[in-house]
Amino acid sequence: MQFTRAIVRPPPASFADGLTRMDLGVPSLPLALEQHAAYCRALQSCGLTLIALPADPAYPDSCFVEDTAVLLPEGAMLTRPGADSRRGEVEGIRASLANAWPVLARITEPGTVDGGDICEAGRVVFIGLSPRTNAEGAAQLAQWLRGLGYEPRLVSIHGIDTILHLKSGLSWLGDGRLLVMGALAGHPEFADFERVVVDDDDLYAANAVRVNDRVLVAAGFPRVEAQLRALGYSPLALDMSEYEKMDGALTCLSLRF
Ligand code: CIR
Repeated sequence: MQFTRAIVRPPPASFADGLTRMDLGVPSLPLALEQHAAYCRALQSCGLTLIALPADPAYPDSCFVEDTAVLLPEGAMLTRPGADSRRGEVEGIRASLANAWPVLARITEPGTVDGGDICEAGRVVFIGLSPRTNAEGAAQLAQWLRGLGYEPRLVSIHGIDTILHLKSGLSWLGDGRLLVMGALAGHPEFADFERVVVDDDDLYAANAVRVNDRVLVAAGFPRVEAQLRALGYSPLALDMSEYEKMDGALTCLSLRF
């Protein structure tokens, strides 16, 4: 929950060629860059120092840095993204992690893991089984997490086709609380957490980022902001329209540590 740094990478000129299941139109690069700059300023206003990597046009989805690694105070693991077109993004992140974590674990073939499927919630880490994170990748990650003293819990999102990754429908708010979509709220693995359930119409806002004293939320969801305020949080709303078109949300634009 307490972070001091974040890795970010702006969208490249090839951004519109990235993967998406959405039908929301072609993203505007200038607007995406503006929204990215606002996102970076928001992280800085929460006290984070940014490690800003240059845009990488070889990888249209490379601004979604979260999918390339799992970072914990005790260790870091490079992932092996589920989409072929994204595998090469991992090498580009390795060097920026090596300073903080001289030893980097990594998911190996045939395992696949996207960071967007991994939700740390204190000593529990939820691992989403999804079209991007397979059982072998989840097993490798779970073993590594157990070695670090964490409790991995598997949550399948197969069959919930409104979300790409587990964290598209789940966020850790701290304080024993999860922000969660209706379809996942009754999952037995969440039973010992307090659940703040977002309305189905507010699904996109189920992906939020607790950063120190603030919670970053997607702009345009006043009901979710009100739910958060009622619990004593201080939401900071950010316009994410161009990233939503590419199936991305707030958490995926940074690796926080
Ligand atoms: C993809 O489909 O891989 C990208 N267009 C979006 C990735 C979003 N990442 C995330 O939610 N962690």
